[in-house]
Amino acid sequence: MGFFKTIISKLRQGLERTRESFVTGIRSILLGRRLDEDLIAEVERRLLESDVGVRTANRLVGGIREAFRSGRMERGDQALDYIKAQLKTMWPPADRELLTAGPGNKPTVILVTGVNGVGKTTSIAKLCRTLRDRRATVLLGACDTFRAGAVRQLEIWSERLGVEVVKGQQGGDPAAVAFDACAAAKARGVDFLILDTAGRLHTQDPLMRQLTKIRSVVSKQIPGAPHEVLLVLDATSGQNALRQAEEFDRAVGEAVAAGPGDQAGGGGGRGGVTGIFLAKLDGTARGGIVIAIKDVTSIPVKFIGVGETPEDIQPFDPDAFVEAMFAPDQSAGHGLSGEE
Ligand SMILES: Nc1nc2c(ncn2[C@@H]2O[C@H](COP(=O)(O)OP(=O)(O)OP(=O)(O)O)[C@@H](O)[C@H]2O)c(=O)[nH]1
Ligand SMILES: [Mg+2]
Repeated sequence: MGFFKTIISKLRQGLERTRESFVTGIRSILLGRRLDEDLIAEVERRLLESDVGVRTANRLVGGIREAFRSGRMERGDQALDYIKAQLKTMWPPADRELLTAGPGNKPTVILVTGVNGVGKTTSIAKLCRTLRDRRATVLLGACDTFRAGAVRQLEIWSERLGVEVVKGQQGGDPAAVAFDACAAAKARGVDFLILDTAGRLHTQDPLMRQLTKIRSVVSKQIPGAPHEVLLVLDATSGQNALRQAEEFDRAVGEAVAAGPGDQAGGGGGRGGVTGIFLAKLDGTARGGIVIAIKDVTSIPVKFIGVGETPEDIQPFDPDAFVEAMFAPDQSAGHGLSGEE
């Protein structure tokens, strides 16, 4: 994704707790040891206890066990390299691209959704800053008319970032704000329109219908939009985040299929969530959840949040992520050549 760069040191810092709790354990039992059945069973136990997901854990251990029994793998170091190499192949490059309107068709519309407090508005500020730094023009739409202070929060970010916000009345119809925002985005010829929405649970029917209505309004105003429906998940919520991904994808998809007048569809094709922004990876030991998300859903993680400032965004880059997760603790910087 040309717009975004991976800052390895920040990623490594962000994944510190994950590394300490999960990876260091596996590293320490494998490094410098000869493999045997007991050691492989111990690796299996640790992987199953971690957040990587049962399917991935079984696949990794199955591969190690098979290679060990057939004499192709003898040392723990080889097993560790195997785990890293396998993890890095889990995400095809196309998965990580931000879906855009394509040349001559701007604006690209990004609709941001998720449960209350997961980091939607902050993640929007991060996205906005990166896009703007890359000389793309951005407009924000404050479609969270529900929570008192939500519009102001987005406005404060926008002032800091030097972009404009289209807003409506507190308690007003978010779809009307989306309508105005689309009109303004077209009139001003901006490259990106990012729509902030109120936090909601997938089970809250009226709120899910409201989201469908926003989509419908957007797709009528701008054919093919929203190009991205970005679900923000809070990495600290671990397996809960995983459930939210599954449930939001289903609920958003079903709502679109059943909803009124969204025949033009969104950029998501089947109508569900097109990408995940996994926020708060810095505050958690559960970074393995990135792997579990891939394990159980088909929704690509596109961005990760590693702090509270607009700079704390990273594209999800599997190589960098796995390297950062498995980086030796003492020798930060060893073996990595990311941009700083
Ligand atoms: N450490 C850390 N904190 C984050 C990150 N992203 C967001 N936060 C914090 O999470 C809290 C909630 O963030 P918001 O962006 O307001 O979340 P929201 O989803 O928009 O919340 P609602 O609009 O109320 O649903 C804030 O204190 C943010 O600073 C992150 O990547 N790392
Ligand atoms: Mg918000």
